This record gives sequence, structure tokens and C-alpha cells, in this order.
Amino acid sequence: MTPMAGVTDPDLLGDLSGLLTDEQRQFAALVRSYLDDQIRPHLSDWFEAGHLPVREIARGLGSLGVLGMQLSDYGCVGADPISYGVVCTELEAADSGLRSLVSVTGSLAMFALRTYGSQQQRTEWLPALARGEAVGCFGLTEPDAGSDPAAMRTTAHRTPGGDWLLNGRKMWITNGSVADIAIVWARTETGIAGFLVPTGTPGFTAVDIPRKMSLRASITSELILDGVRLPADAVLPDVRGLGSALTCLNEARFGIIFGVMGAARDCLTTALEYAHTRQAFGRPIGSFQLQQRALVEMAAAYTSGVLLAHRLGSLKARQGLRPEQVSLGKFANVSAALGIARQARAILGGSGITLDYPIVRHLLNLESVLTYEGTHDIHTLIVGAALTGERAFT
Ligand code: TGC
Ligand code: FAD
Repeated sequence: MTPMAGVTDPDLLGDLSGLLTDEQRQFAALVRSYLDDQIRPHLSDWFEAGHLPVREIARGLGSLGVLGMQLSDYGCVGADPISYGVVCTELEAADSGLRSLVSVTGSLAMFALRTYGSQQQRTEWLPALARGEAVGCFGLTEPDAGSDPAAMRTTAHRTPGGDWLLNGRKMWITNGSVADIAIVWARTETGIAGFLVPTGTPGFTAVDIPRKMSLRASITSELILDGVRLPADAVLPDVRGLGSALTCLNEARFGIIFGVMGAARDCLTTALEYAHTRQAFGRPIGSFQLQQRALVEMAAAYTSGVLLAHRLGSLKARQGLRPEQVSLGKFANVSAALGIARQARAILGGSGITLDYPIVRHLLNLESVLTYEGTHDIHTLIVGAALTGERAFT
């Protein structure tokens, strides 16, 4: 076999594309081509402006069939977990905000409706969400209850007439101010329940969170629920307490395990290209041992991360994943992607801090990814409890 010499595609080292079936490869190519044509040229401007045309992009992604793509009815394509994973990889190779849009729509809002919603709720909303003609959001976190959602204060009270009255606040909600529906988790007299809240309902307000320095090409909002009156059938009938909300998180966390390897791939590709061309002391910087060590560390972490994602994807397809397996993947791969982004940033020297290259954007985005969908600490505690049998949360 001929040895490699001077590549810029980090997948070549581990022959990672060989892991994919034809169908998985087609999904990746479809999304990559849409992103190259319509999205990638605008990303650094959107990031700088703190803007994302969510509705337009949702329609574009809906036409590709990637919204709720693991669901197999209500207009969804019924793809396997690794196909979903590689789509997340391609999206996050462009920007974590795009993968977030797809995570929140498909893995959180649509998954919650499909798993816990009534027939009427599913029929009314799932096909429109799958086409990207409607946008959803998922409100679990509150200003005083993030890592510990069991401490939520949002309440839902039954009125004598049978309606529900919702009061409270939800914080850091992706897509909040553009969504048509919010899946809102609230405390009732009998435990935590989920509600389908049309965002036009009186008493519902969404206010964007300003001055974010991460995920700037993504909308993040606070939801205010001030006496939101909903009919009796707004409740998701099959929810059984907080565990139902946490089950949705497993789906979105799975997408992140693949997604962050896309951001890592883009950083590594950019650093490799730069190392080939940038000269210092009369030589390409890629010819220096120290830069080679950094590139090798990045390539090793990237290859391991992709292999872990695929292992978890195969398990999910065959037998389903246990929550601690999902946590292991998020713990390992987000951390690996952040490390790769930091090393890539350094390889570009001063150029690494500008939006002329994608690296600093990925680096800043990954700081949010480390925190949302369960912080790095929370996933440490989940895996720690699985390994030792001892819970160290309190
Ligand atoms: P705990 O007593 O451990 O569990 C309560 C019930 O839930 C069950 N459970 C799970 N079920 C399915 N999947 C999981 N991952 C589960 N984790 C727990 C558990 O078995 C129990 O069931 P039952 O029948 O015995 O009642 O609950 P706890 O209150 O001690 O909390 C545990 C903890 C800290 C691990 C959990 O609350 C947690 O994961 N906290 C992190 C919160 C989080 O991740 N929030 C994310 C919000 S959404 C978001 O960030 C979207 S970002 C946008 C994007 O994705 O792009
Ligand atoms: P806290 O829970 O206050 O944690 C603060 C620090 O304390 C962290 O370092 C944490 O790890 C640590 N900590 C907490 N508990 C422990 C413990 N037991 N042991 C050790 N350390 C601990 N939420 C949604 O519901 N829907 C969304 O769409 C959504 N989108 C988001 C988008 C963005 C850009 C961001 C940044 C967040 C989003 N979130 C969303 C919220 C996200 O899930 C929370 O930020 C996250 O769960 C952490 O909660 P917190 O910010 O309140 O931090």
C-alpha cells in the first residue's frame, strides 16, 4: 500500500468513510452539498451579526428529509441512527448552531411529540415540523434549575373547567422566539408533565438572550409563561414524570456525539491546509516537529472520537443505548473536539482568532456544547455513578 503524503482530509488516516453504508454516505453528501451551496458562504457573517434565518433553513433541511429523520411515520424518513449521526457531523462541520436547530427540532420537540403526544397532537404538528414549515422548541431549563431540572418552578394547575394554567420561566431555549410550538415541562399536582404550547397563546412571551459570544448563529431565548391557559388536551398524555424529559435528552445527546466530530474535522482540515502553506523560518510550519505533534494528537483524538460515535450508533441501532453510554460519548467527544479546536487555533497563529477561518467560531460554539444537554460535570457524574455504583450529585 502506498504511504500517505501531505493530506488535508483527516478521514483518510483511519479510512473513516469506509465505516459508512451507501445510504449513510448519500445522506452526508446531500447535506454537505446543501450547506456548501446555501449556508457555508454566509456563516461567518451570520455569526458576527448574531443572526440565523431559522425558518428559511428549516424549510431547506425539511426538504432534505433530515428533520426528525429517525422517526418512521408522519412524513419522516425512518433513517438509522448512524445516518442521523453523519447528518449531525456535516451540520456541525459548518456550525454548531445548525446542528442545534436539527437537534432541538427532531430529537427534542418531534421526539417528545412522537413518544408522548396524543394522536391528534402528532397529526397536527409532526408533518409540518418534518417539512420545516413549522419550528419547535423544548423548554426544560429554568433560570434557577439547569443541571437539576427536578428543581423546576414552572407550574401547571388544572382549573375547575379542566383547562391548564401555566406560570413560570424557561431559560436558554434554542429557537424560542421563532418557534410555532414549545414543548414545556412543568410541575403539576401529580408530578412533572409535558405540554404542547402554541407560542401564539396569550401570556406566552419569548425574549432573545443578548450578548452571547458562543452559538451566535443560533437563536437562544427566555420563555415567559404568565397565566398561559391551555385546553385539557394540551398535555402530552404519555409522559411519566421527569424521566420522560430526560429520555428526549438521550436522543439529542446522541446527535452531539457525532456532531462535534464535524466541528473537529473542520478545525483539523483547516489546520492541515494552513500547515502545508504557511511558512516560518523559510519552511512550511508543517515541517516542524512541534506542529506535527499537535497535528498527530488532533488526528488521533478525531479518529478515536469518530470510532466511538460509530460504536454507539451501532449499539443504538441494534439494542438501544443506556443513558450512561450516551453520557460517556458526550463526555469524551465534546472534550476531544474542544481540545482539537484549541490546538487548531494555535496552529493558525494570529489568523486563528479571526472569522476569516472557521476555527475560533467552532471553538466558541463548543463552549456552549460543553454546557448544554448536560454539562461536562453532569456527564462525569453519570458515568462515575455507573462505574462505581455511587451517586455523587449531592
Ligand atoms: P434521577 O433520580 O436520576 O432520575 C429521575 C428519573 O429519570 C430517569 N432518568 C432517565 N431516563 C432516561 N434517560 C436518562 N438520561 C435519564 N436520567 C435519569 C431515572 O431513571 C428516574 O426514573 P424513575 O422512573 O426512577 O423516576 O434524577 P435527578 O433529579 O437526580 O437528576 C439526574 C440528572 C442530574 C442526571 C439529570 O437531571 C440531568 O441529566 N441533568 C442535566 C439536565 C440537562 O441535560 N438539561 C438539558 C436541557 S435541553 C438542552 O440543553 C438543549 S440544548 C440545544 C441542543 O441540543 O442543541
Ligand atoms: P448550572 O446547573 O447552574 O451549573 C453551573 C455549574 O455548576 C456547571 O459547571 C455545572 O457543571 C456545575 N454543577 C451543577 N451541579 C453540579 C453537581 N451536582 N456537581 C458538580 N458540579 C455541578 N435548555 C433547554 O431546556 N432547552 C434548550 O433548547 C436549551 N438550549 C440551550 C442553548 C444554549 C446556547 C445554552 C448555553 C444552553 C441551552 N440550554 C437549553 C440550557 C442548558 O441545558 C443548561 O445551560 C445546562 O443544563 C446547565 O444549566 P445551567 O446553565 O443552569 O448551569
